[in-house]
Amino acid sequence: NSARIALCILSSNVNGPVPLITRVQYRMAASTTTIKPADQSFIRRSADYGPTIWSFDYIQSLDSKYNGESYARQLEKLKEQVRAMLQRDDKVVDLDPLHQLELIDNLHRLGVSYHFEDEIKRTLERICNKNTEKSLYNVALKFRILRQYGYDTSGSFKSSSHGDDCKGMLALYEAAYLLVEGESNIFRDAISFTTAYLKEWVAKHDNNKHHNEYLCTLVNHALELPLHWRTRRLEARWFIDVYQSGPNTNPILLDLAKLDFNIVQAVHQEDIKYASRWWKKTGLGERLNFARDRIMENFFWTVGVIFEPNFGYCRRMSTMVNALITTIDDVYDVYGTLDELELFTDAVERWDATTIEQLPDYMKLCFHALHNSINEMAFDALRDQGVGMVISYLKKAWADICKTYLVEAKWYNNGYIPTLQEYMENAWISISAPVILVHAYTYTANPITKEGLEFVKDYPNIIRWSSIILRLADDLGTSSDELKRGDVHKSIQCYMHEAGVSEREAREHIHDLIAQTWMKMNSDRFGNPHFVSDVFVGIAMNLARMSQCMYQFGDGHGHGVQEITKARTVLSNMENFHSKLIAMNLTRMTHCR
Ligand code: LA6
Ligand code: MN
Ligand code: MN
Ligand code: MN
Ligand code: MN
Repeated sequence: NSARIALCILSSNVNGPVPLITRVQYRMAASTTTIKPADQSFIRRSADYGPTIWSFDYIQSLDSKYNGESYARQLEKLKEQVRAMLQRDDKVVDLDPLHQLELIDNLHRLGVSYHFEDEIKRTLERICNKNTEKSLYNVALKFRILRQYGYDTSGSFKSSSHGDDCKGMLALYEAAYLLVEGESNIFRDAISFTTAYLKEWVAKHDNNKHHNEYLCTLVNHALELPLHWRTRRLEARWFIDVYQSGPNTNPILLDLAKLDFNIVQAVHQEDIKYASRWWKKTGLGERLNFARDRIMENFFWTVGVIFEPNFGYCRRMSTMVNALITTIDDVYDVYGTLDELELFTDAVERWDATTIEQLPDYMKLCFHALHNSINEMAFDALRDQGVGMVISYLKKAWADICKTYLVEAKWYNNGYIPTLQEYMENAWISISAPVILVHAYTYTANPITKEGLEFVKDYPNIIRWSSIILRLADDLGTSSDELKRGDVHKSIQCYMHEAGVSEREAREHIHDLIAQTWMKMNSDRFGNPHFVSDVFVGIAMNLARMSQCMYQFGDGHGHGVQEITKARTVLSNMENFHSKLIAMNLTRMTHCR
């Protein structure tokens, strides 16, 4: 906490005030020509987004020794030992399945289960029908793990007379988040019952910390956000520390988790370095003074969405897509005039660089950055997989989002307040998850197929639920600022207007909608056509998780302070990671931006 406060203090002047209204000067860059608009007196808006705190030189200086061969060899040895642990239990016929479930859960939380997918599946296959001891803890843990891995299991949770069973109640709380649509009554009961119990429990046991510290830590963390909604990489980094200080640490698991985290981080560092070079080359961050210059934040999303080391291409390309979205969103929300926005939307629909001559220079820059970057990604697919039709799907997704941006710009211009439903029909696309996910399909599918492209093109449920959660979470985090700045009414305000409720009630309603949408996602993550991979479904779910992380304390994407800590958690080396160093580095960065 003190680290957080230190960060707040240190960065308080980073996002210092910028005048809300700036006279239009079309200032593209201090040294280049000033382009004059026809009407000199026209007023354009600006947002009070501060400059980036992540300098190009700092990002390029990220470096790690964990790239080396010797670490890869060490990792293989540790993986062998864990494999043996998973399989050893195979031979002991009557071993309590609980032990294996806890092992699998720890591997998952420590961020290393992706190395053992086959072994885990085999283990679960064996124990799914075995009778377990009927304690609440056992039943709930088994239910959660089986559902996590796609088993259609049911459990009966009785919310009565559990005495002093905090561990069981915590397990039940976490398990409830795996329930699906149609089980929402059980969900409501289980959550309200366990939440009340757990809150009371920590209040009672916080004084007596030395006895219950481990459990208190887990409970507080779970109450903040359940495991199923959490971003895997951050959870891993957090849990490594907790596990290390916990009661039953297995040193092999701990060593593996630490080493793997550091090796994966070295891969992530190369990804952000690549993306930041691209971003610099576009010139968007330097030349568009009204737009967010947020390459690190854009990258951080992709780590939440897919962290595994072999998906570097997906992270790099997705970072570029995110940066383009963020920039173009600011064009529509903040800077562009309605006439310009119509022309820009039209140019994107045609996907034709020769039609943009009438556009102002700032828009030409945006359009060409978009056009070049996306065309190149489509070219990669052609070169690597011989698939030539990708571009028409990508450009369709961009046309879709721009059209929804335009609708919002018109609503704002006319002072129109839609109903929540009318707003959402547009806003689940304008939040950009569909565009992100269609692109992600092409970065991860092998082979990319016509039927796969057709499937994602129409934004199936798995994309829709992810988008709705992202939109609602974004509105919870950003709409207060947006309203002040002048922007279309967002879900909270639409609902307040429509239902005549207070902001607090509207926010509660939105939180409720998020939970309901998660249950739909839990239903629709399974049973998709065979050409939709688990990787893709995972990306869609992780995007929803990442939004809940990014907007947990406000607008983490636009001007996060806590999120700086979060991004650093992922990018700073394990043994270097302590608050003092973070604070020092941050000071350094604020001075050399
Ligand atoms: C959020 O900004 C934003 F820019 C996004 C594009 C959200 C998700 C971004 C990723 C994954 P804002 P708006 C890069 O709150 O205008 O301005 O739709 O989005 O509410
Ligand atoms: Mn800028
Ligand atoms: Mn916006
Ligand atoms: Mn917008
Ligand atoms: Mn927003």
